[in-house]
Amino acid sequence: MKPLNIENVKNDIFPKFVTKGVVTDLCRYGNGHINDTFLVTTDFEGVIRRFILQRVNKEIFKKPDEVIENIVNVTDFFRQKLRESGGDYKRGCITVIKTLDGDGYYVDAEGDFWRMYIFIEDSLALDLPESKEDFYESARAFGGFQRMLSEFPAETLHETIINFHNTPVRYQNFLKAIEENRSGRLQNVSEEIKFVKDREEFTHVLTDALEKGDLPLRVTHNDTKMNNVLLDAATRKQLCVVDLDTIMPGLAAYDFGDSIRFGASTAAEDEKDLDKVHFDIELFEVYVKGFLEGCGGQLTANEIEMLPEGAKMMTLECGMRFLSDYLDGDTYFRTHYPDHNLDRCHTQFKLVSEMEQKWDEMKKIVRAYK
Ligand code: ADP
Ligand code: GN1
Ligand code: MG
Repeated sequence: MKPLNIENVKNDIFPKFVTKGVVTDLCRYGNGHINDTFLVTTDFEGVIRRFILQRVNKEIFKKPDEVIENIVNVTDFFRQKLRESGGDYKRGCITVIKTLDGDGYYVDAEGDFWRMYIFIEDSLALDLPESKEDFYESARAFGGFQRMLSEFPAETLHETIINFHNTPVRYQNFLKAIEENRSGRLQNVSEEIKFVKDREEFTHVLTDALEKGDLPLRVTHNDTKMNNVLLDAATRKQLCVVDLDTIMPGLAAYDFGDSIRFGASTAAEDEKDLDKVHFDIELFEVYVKGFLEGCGGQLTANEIEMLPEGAKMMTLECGMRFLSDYLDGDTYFRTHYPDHNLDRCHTQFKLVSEMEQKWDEMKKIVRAYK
């Protein structure tokens, strides 16, 4: 993607969206790895309003118009559900701001897609939970998100990234990255490659269960890391699920598992000191409780039984994706220094190893909730 100039974003992009007021500040925002996110502050006759303006990564989302169509449809449905249940439909759901032409996105001269949301004020997006309660709230948010969308017509959703959590396909892509070795870094990572190859058989467990009909397909978020849920800054209660780019039919285990790999760790996703990185089984239990409450009794006994597989699968898959990107030359995830993807891969593999050690305990915990 082309580098961006803040002045151009301010003068050429922001004015294409329907707003009143003068821009008083525009800066990069958040820690997402994929899109370019800006926080825009405006002043209209003394009233300050803020917006999230994003350039969608078109290398990754090949049909950004379909991404935005999904988001508009899902948020309209979700907002209606919030209204019906007496929820906070203004802050509990993201709101897309239309362009002057009445569209949900703007295409610039480079062919890049832009979209804008109302900034949800007085909220927090955390890179790690600061307490058990924070993590519990995020669990309730993602579980509730899945429950509220259970009646959404899944067949109307576009598949924005094909095979997004199909781990066997991810494994094939990983083998391709090894073969191509586009970055020339292959000799640095023989141990990491062995770590993945030793677990090839495991990569099939969830897709096999889906194929056999043991697990149902649901409407899932698919990117449930802690910084994709906003907590109310004052009460620290769950407020709003964001980053809706990958809403697609998927497994409950994906949403559960991706949260665990990110939030049930004692350190950041890119921590260099692996002695600080541990899988926290207490946080795992807190998340099980919150997620199942959020899902409101919808999960089948098989789905609950396979939540630990979801946690290990999403962690292994993500580590494998970071490793593949390292071998490809850092073309997918935003990186801030040369070995960033490798550091991220190491934390994920450390967590997988600890999950394997604590496997029986994980199973015991979920069985208590069946
Ligand atoms: P990416 O796909 O790059 O992760 P996100 O959609 O997650 O992009 O946005 C990046 C960050 O911006 C989020 O982690 C969150 O902190 C913040 N954010 C996104 N949308 C909103 C919103 N409507 N209100 C407040 N903060 C938001
Ligand atoms: C990306 O967009 P963001 O930063 O919330 C990625 C997820 C990974 C995550 C790893 C569309 O999420 O799949 O799990 O990084 N999103 C996409 O932190 O690939
Ligand atoms: Mg995000």
